[in-house]
Amino acid sequence: MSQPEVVTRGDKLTTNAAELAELVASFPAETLLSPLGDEFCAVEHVCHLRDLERDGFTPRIQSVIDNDDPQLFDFDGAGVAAASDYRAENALAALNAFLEARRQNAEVVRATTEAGFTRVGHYQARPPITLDAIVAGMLDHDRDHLDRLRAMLTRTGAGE
Ligand code: NI
Repeated sequence: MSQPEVVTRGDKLTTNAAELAELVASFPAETLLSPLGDEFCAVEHVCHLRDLERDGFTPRIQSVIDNDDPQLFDFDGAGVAAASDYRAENALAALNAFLEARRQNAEVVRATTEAGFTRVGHYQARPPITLDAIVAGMLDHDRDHLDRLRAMLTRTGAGE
């Protein structure tokens, strides 16, 4: 992977976060707790993204950078959501916490050298995974939630 690609990855992490902020702001307040055809309402999407960023991606990235082939831990998004009370949370506060965690992760990714992206870690009993693949996974996960939120927004009539 060339250095421009590394920069693109970091920038994409940032633009996805901006897209999330814009989407959440577009939901009429009275629809934030409505699933709108999805399994999560908008507030739940944001809280899930915040917890995964903070408790899943952040330690994963740091661990792979700091250690040689560390064991990585899965983040049970559905389990954490079930054990939490996301619907009682404030969407804006959750969004801001996500944005702060994402800002730091994007900074770390931008500061990583080409060689740094080939560093690996592994989940229990699974083959090694590179930092590059971890970041690609973050972008894929962003895309899934952004697409779902956009589809939900369409159902509010506000996104048209
Ligand atoms: Ni998810």
